[in-house]
Amino acid sequence: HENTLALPVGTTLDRFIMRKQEDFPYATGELSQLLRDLALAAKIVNRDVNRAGLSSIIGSMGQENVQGEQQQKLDVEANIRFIRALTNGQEACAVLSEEEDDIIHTGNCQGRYVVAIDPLDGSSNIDVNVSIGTIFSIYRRVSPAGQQATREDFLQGGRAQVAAGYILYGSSTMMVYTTGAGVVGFTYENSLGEFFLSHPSISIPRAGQVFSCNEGYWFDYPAYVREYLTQCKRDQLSGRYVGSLVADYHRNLLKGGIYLYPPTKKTPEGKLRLLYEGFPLAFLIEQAGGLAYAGTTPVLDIVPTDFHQRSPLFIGSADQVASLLAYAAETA
Ligand code: AHM
Ligand code: MG
Repeated sequence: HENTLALPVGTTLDRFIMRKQEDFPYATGELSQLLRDLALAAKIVNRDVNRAGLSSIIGSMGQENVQGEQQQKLDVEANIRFIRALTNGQEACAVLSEEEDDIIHTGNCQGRYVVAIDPLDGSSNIDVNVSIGTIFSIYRRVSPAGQQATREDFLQGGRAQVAAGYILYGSSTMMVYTTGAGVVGFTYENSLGEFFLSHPSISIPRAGQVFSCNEGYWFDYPAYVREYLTQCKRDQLSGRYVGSLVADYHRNLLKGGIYLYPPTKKTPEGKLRLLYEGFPLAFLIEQAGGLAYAGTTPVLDIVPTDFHQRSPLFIGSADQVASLLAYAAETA
């Protein structure tokens, strides 16, 4: 069996997944197929995202898409694309989406996996041509195959994830994921319609020069967060905040940095969602050598109780997150 570490930059995603399959804990090929299904939907969403500026013009003329459906808002469209790909792929028995309150049963009762997904995150950035992303989290179901998926399948907790990742629709489109053995990144080549291995082994620098948060909420942040951020400023770190979680996260993952969505007075649990934002990005960051905390608890240790529950998020370079935690401990 080919050593995947030796697979060269430029290997296609399909080939990489195929070769890597034998390293998976359950080497039946089902998880591989699931990742390919997600990549297929990502290509379609990438195309839709690239046309976004035009489709608002064309859409206003009441045009229909290839399926004969009226043009939808892009985040609704992305939701449809991913659910359709996962349904047709037949490996996922159910999907939990940011776009829908309840579990979506795909009808594939034999499918061994469930997927929690934020199909298109950063909605405020869609209309203004700024990077947006998709975030996904995969579990092996705990309910018996052959039956409908249950709540418990989605509430196993972050440490039970078998794979997680994101797609960034940026100046290039990238897919970055982990199956629990490091983090790999693929860059999309539009004209060929393929993802190519571009980042064979991603690890986050122990510390970076960036902090990312919405400083508009400064006066609502806990004192320890303000003290930590004040220290960042004394140290002349750069503030970088796109307002698209995937974009901010991706930059910090490659360059080093910390992303903060703290609890505020108005939103004591912050804004971000645990099951399809916090958990997958925390799994990835730990695989890349970084840390993810929700206040003073590791994100992956939170016991989830609700599909759409929120959680604060401090995530990024290990030294920077540790330094924030030290400020939290002082004020505790
Ligand atoms: P959305 O669900 O409206 O897309 O919001 C999610 C986004 C994240 O991508 C981003 O990190 C965060 O919301 C920004 O929130 P804020 O505008 O409060 O700083
Ligand atoms: Mg979101």
